[in-house]
Amino acid sequence: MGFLLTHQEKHHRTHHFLVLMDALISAAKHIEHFYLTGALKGNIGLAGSVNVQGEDVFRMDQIAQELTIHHLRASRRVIYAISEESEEIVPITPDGRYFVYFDPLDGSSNVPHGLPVGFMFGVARKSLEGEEDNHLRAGKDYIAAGMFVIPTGTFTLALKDAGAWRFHLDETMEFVRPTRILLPENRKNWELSFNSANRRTYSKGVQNWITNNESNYAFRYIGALAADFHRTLSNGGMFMYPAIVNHPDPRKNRPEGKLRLMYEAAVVAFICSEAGGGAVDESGRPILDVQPKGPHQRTALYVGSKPLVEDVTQSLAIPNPPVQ
Ligand code: FBP
Repeated sequence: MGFLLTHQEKHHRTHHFLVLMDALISAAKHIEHFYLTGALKGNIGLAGSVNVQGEDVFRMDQIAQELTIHHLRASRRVIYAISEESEEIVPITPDGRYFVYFDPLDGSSNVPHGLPVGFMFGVARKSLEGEEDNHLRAGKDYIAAGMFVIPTGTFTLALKDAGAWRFHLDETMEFVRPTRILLPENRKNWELSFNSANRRTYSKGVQNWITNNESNYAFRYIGALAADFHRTLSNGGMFMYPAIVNHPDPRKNRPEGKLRLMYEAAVVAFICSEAGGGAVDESGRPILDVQPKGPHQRTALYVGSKPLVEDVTQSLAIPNPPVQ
């Protein structure tokens, strides 16, 4: 927390943000503990319910949700929260100061195997000038965003106009040694990360871009956005979850994308922007400029080193030939 205290003092900001960050960090530590002991305590199975996204809910999803809401409530700093695990907006402290958008356990397909998952969040502050209408904030209005890769004990935090920083959990369970993260300009270790099983379902422009570029880069895919993006931030390159528009079964097309805008795409886009990178949607629009119309709005995502994101954006402009 020393790092955040210095940051707040340097920018003449209040202690409120420190209290909120302490709550988010405490939630992440608890989620990490429960995930590490999940198999032993039988918490990695299905919970027997379906979430707002129509996905099977794991017991760990529920535990992570409950822990996060508990700590946000205790902070008394949050007006409302938006979570992947709650259909409705969660009202918390009416006279709070912040809005928090979070995915308590990103990468659900990894849960049964105890493989890396993520706790991802974005923070926006209420209007201090005029009336507050509680409207959904675009990524460019976030003041901070972060992701914990669980159970690796790594935490990446981006602060508006103050960079992206990586912390590591020490033996006293404190996140220490903040290291500034900047996407490497040297292309030698750049990687591409996407679900290759879907590539024939992407737009022709994206398929062509992959065919013309993939041999230049290593390919890595863990199947959890937080973990895959963690690698992209370290090595450079690009993570993409394109729109599915050419699926042999048209009912399985997802032209609107799969990932959620407010607590997945905008979180990594905010961090990437503070690390010198870029992020766009299927129409090449900057993710941070997309004004959400609903809490669980989906989007396609291309995020990573600016030259690659700018390059693939050219391909996004190529119209998809009409389905025969
Ligand atoms: P949730 O697990 O939180 O629903 O997140 C979506 C996600 O798991 C991302 O973390 C990941 O990048 C992507 O979906 C994996 O999708 P797929 O299994 O289709 O490759």
